Amino acid sequence: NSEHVARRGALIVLEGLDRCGKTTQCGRLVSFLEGRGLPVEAWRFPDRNTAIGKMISSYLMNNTQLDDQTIHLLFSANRWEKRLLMENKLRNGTTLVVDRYSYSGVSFSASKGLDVNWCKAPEKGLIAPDLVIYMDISPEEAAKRGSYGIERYEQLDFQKKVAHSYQILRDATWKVIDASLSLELIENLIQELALETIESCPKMPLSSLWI
Ligand code: 2DT
Repeated sequence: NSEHVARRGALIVLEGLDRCGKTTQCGRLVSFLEGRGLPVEAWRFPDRNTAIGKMISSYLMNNTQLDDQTIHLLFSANRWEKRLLMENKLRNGTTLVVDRYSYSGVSFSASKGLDVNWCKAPEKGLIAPDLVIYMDISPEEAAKRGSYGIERYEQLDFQKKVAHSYQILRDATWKVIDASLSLELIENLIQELALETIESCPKMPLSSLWI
């Protein structure tokens, strides 16, 4: 009886420039889905808790230097080391709300001048999201939201390049939300998209990114 087949969870990714509000919205979405009694977890990349994640964190805090290719592959490896757990959670019915994913991986590295296809290659075979929410904000607008932190990449000129690189990656799973709308309005839009996706995705098998 198909009614008794476990429904898989949805892989929902939020992307956008620094200060677009995605971390806040990830938190709100997870609370909302929990409130509905749905199994859900908040994830983020980089996951700074693993050994690889600690290397990434040190690089982001400017405590270590790595060449662009090396850090790119570490970010990718940080997703690969979580891939199996991610698949198991999704198959068991848990929806994952993920703050950044391969799109950040490619757009940040491509913004340093690395070839886009080279950047995409190590991401191939990771789990493809069912929904990517891109929170759209101009780099200038984002910069006005308060001074950037001290981490690498938190500079206007670089964010402009990232904004451009993100556009190359847009595909059918992307929904673009105007990140200058009110928190509540954005929250509602995201809730609607998430519920639709959770409802419809069990009909679709899990698929792989970029193959
Ligand atoms: P947070 O501030 O969101 O922790 O991000 N980044 C992120 C990459 O360059 N490649 C990646 O694959 C990912 C996931 C974006 C830390 C910074 O790391 C960048 C901002």
